[in-house]
Amino acid sequence: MKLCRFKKASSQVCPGIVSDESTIIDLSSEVENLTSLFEAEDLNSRLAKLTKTNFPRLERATTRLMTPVERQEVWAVGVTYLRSKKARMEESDFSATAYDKVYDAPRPELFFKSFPEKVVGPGDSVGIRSDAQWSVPEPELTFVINSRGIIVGFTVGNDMSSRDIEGENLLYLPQAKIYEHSCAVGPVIVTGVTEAEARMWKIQMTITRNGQRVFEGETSVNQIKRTFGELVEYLFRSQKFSHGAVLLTGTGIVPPDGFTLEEQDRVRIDISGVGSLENIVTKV
Ligand code: DO4
Ligand code: MG
Repeated sequence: MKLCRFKKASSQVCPGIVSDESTIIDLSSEVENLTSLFEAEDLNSRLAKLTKTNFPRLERATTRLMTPVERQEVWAVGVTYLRSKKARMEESDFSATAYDKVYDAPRPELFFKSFPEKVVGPGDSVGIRSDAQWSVPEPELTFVINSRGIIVGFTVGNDMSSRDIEGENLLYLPQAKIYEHSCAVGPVIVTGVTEAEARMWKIQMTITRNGQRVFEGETSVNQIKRTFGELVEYLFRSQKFSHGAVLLTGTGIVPPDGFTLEEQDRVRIDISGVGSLENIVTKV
């Protein structure tokens, strides 16, 4: 099932189910928000009941899809794909050993990415820092996790990053990763999927400049080195998330070293089984 958060013509923001290409079921008369739904003991049967109830159905064209992140902190894991490890080791002599070690270490690299109110959704702009020379999008399968540490769904995330700042010194990682419009998530959350099923998905990214495709790349979710349970277990170690959490799971697609994003570039990320997230680049 595909869940979403959408804005009506009246500007009211509502939780919903994407029932087909052109229809959204408005759950707002029954469900306060997606976050409370994710706390249900048996989410799948709750959702099955909701789809059978006669809630208003809206033409998708009359609504605007928003990021589904409501109150969750957003975190990210790094260096979960071999491709990411190699790219980081090449970008920095200074930090190469750290990336090499973390790829094989029992403890993954986890970092804070965004407060929920700073996350951008589909059609919003994603940012490149005005003091960075080398900026890239990172297309990442993204977990939606409830307060009990259960993955309740999957969505699409973009961990926008400044590679020159990250490569200069590992201690600059928060500046390379956290700035205005550096995190896009959405639009839909797919529920009822097992890890084995999600591992069969492909992730694709296309970057278009002035109508021309300037980068295209693909990877498979199955290239993620660690199990999903392991990633969530480390995130929830010695830490509580009363509204749940959102976790970006690392990138396996890295544009070539000469490539940097420019203003007005269009970044489209597709995850088969989830959907696509598209944003336009702006300088911040
Ligand atoms: O420390 C580097 C961050 C790595 C990352 O964000 C990724 O692999 O996706
Ligand atoms: Mg990343």
